[in-house]
Amino acid sequence: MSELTSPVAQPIELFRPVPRQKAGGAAQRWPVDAVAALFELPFNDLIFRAQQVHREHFDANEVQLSTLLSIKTGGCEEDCGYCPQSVHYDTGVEATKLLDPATVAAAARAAREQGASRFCMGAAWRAPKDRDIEKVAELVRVVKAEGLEACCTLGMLTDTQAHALKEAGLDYYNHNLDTAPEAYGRFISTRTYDDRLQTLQSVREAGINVCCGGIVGMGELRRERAGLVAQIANLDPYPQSVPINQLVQVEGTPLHGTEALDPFEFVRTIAVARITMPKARVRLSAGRQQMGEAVQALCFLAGANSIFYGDKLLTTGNPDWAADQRLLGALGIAAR
Ligand code: SAM
Ligand code: DTB
Ligand code: SF4
Repeated sequence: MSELTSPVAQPIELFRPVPRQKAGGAAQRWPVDAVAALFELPFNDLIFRAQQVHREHFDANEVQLSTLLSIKTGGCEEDCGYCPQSVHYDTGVEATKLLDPATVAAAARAAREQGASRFCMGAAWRAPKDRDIEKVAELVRVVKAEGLEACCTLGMLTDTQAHALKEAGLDYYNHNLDTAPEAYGRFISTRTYDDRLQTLQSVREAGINVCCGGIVGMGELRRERAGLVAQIANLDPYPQSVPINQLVQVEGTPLHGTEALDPFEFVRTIAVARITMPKARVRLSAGRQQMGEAVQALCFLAGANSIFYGDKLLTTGNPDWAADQRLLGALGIAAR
């Protein structure tokens, strides 16, 4: 067993980010080996470290609430193997047109009344057209007028489109790397990892806060989970918001039937995200309905401090408002 994976308590310096030269000469904060070493820690040591980091930067008894709305569902030309909205798979999801501003305003108001602070609009696009951006810009204005932070996830963006959304008042843009670079080709063939990095750069340069995370439970190796977290943590700067999704298995998608992930491994992923990205909002995202309240509580202990709030994600279920209010109440966690 190497020194880094020994169960004996290690000096905390071993797990601090190590400055290292990337090909381009810039410092890489978290080499994959250092992230993988965190995953290897005894569970209690890992959670303890994550709590320490969490408490240095956040109120440990506060969670941010984001409500999701699918503003344009299904019919997507990409082949993401986890996604029920792809045209490549027969999942029973019906394609819809873009929602109108009045419908979005009503949903945003309801979310605010239930206590959400952010409203996230998702569209099943590979990349929006410029005329789609004009319409979404109006939806962003509508959400902002309701007094909520606005977030969008619309697929790949050009620089000009990112600027137009910023101009409309968009606070966050969600675009996930989803998995490690070496695993990516097993799940998606219609868009590259570099395409995703390019969109993240356009969003950052437009001055929009970046929301970038991934999915675990797709049959990936622990080393690949470490590779995903390292990629996100090494973005410069790392994202303000990091959604960690557990795969929601949907019949008809290629990943349906994948062996379920050990829940402790999911909690470890949250803890490693917290340690490597101390100031980010780490969001316990898709998969909460399947994981039960005890595992969710462990995720909060591991440093998750944001959730999707409302009974639907995009096409699949999520705990309802009442269930989450009860859970947060039982844990003494305040909403933000
Ligand atoms: N179409 C846009 C895109 O992919 O960039 C935006 C919407 S897409 C549904 C947003 C994210 O949802 C994906 O990147 C993926 O992380 C997540 N997602 C999709 N299907 C999922 C599933 N079955 N389980 C967990 N997360 C999923
Ligand atoms: C993210 O990281 N997770 C959300 C949001 N960003 C857009 C989406 C989860 C989708 C789960 C499957 C569905 O409901 O279709
Ligand atoms: Fe399309 Fe996004 Fe689903 Fe991929 S994840 S198929 S891009 S909606």
